[in-house]
Amino acid sequence: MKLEGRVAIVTGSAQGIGRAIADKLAAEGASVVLADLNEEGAKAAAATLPSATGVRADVSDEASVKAMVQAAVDTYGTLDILVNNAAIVPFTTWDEIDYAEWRRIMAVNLDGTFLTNRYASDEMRKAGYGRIVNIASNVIVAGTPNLAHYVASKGGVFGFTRALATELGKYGITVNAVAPGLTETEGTLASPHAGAFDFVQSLQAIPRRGLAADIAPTVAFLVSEEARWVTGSMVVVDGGHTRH
Ligand code: NAD
Ligand code: 4PL
Repeated sequence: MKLEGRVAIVTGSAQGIGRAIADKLAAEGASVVLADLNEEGAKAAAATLPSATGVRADVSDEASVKAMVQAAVDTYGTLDILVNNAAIVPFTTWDEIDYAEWRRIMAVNLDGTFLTNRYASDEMRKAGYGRIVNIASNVIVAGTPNLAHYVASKGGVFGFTRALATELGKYGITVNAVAPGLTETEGTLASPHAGAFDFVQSLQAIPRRGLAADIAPTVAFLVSEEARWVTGSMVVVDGGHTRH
């Protein structure tokens, strides 16, 4: 178990990729705060894990993010790991993207990345140790259609990850990004993205659908002590779709 005794926050972990990451970090011995807009879902997921707690958090709200970090410290005494996974995954044609729709995505995916990284890393600096993984997407390599605002937000996540790695290396904190490809989750299965699985699979090196559990092990490595010399990087986890 490579995360014994570590304390982690995983945002957007009531379902999908975030939930699979929370499960994996717990299996590696971490205590996990599952933070989600869906409080019931976060609490239900936490109840299945040996050392976990579910909290309501809105990553686009500054006070809510501060309270989320404080909840981890109050419950488990410290904070070692942040997995910034919560995001909105839209399907919006270019002609439908007005400024309000652009801001809706940026508020959660990019502002939420700033807020969670800001307050979690301020806490990690006190102990001089930290691991941050931001969930990007392979759409920033592929330029996938019907997602222009989302693609921009995830490109921002990648650039910010590199810059924050520079700022925080001296404090013992690494900052990396994981970029999944199209993955079966409650979110994608309930959206028009569900219709893209066969086409995306035809582009992958490995011909099957991506699952949330395929993403989590790469995240678990990057948040482990053993990944100490990896920072400012992005690992694409997409069955070879983009071969980045
Ligand atoms: P999902 O829609 O299935 O689940 C997202 C979770 O985040 C939900 O539980 C939702 O309640 C929560 N959430 C949404 N807004 C929030 C907010 N403001 N504050 C707190 N929680 C919030 O999503 P998913 O498919 O599991 O995707 C998870 C991550 O992986 C996202 O960052 C997404 O961009 C990324 N990603 C997904 C895919 C894919 O194909 N599923 C591919 C590449 C990247
Ligand atoms: C390849 O991150 O990576 C659709 C929707 N297709 O959100 C994504 C691909 C989507 C993706 C994504």
